[in-house]
Amino acid sequence: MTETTPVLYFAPATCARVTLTALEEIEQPFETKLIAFMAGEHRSEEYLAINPAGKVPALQTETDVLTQNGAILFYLARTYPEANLLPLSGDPLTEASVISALFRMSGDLHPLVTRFVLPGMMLSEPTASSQVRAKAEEILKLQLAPIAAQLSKQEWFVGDRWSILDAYLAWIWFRITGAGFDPANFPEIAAHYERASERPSAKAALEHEARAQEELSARGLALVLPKPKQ
Ligand SMILES: N[C@@H](CCC(=O)N[C@@H](CS)C(=O)NCC(=O)O)C(=O)O
Repeated sequence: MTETTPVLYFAPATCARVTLTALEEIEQPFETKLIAFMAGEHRSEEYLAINPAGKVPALQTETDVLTQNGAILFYLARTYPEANLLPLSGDPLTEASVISALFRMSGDLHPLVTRFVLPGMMLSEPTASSQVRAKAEEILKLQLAPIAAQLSKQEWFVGDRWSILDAYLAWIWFRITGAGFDPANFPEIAAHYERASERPSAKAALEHEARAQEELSARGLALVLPKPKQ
């Protein structure tokens, strides 16, 4: 690897999976650095110097560190247009709608995922965690309904062609169904998850995560990864 090889800071099963999938899709060399949450590495001085928010993903590029999935995905899509990660046409309105979709994933859906999967994270007293989870579930259902309707008419999030937004949606589905969200009301999204998981880049990202899990196990820090409900 050269000095300019991008480095992805990531952890298995997190939203960094979306960036990992994008890097696999691009088929250019990259390195990864595993951030062990169980060891508090995301709060270490060293990592906070990379991402002061203490979150993954972060991508060290040739010149800078980029944080926020949406921004990293946009950067990768622009830098490697041949990978067709996002339908970027150059037209401001069309591109803004792609950014809107990225915000929808990271700003609308992801916080609901966190509240549904880890409701206790939002509270100092765990007593209300079931209420936080129930409310998150209710809003998730509202937010997923139009996506399910869209997927009843088209194969992918944006029409007839896969984009990295499909990997984003698949990660969201993986997280919530792995934490007990009932898939029965959303067969279109469940079927989309199956399609998205067949993508070679998605499989490669999971293999990458499996290696990271082995590394964590060897350090006694393995997480039990959720399995999506069928
Ligand atoms: N808005 C950020 C959210 C990133 C984020 O919340 N990542 C989670 C993993 S899925 C994380 O690192 N959480 C650690 C923490 O918040 O302490 C993005 O889209 O990249």
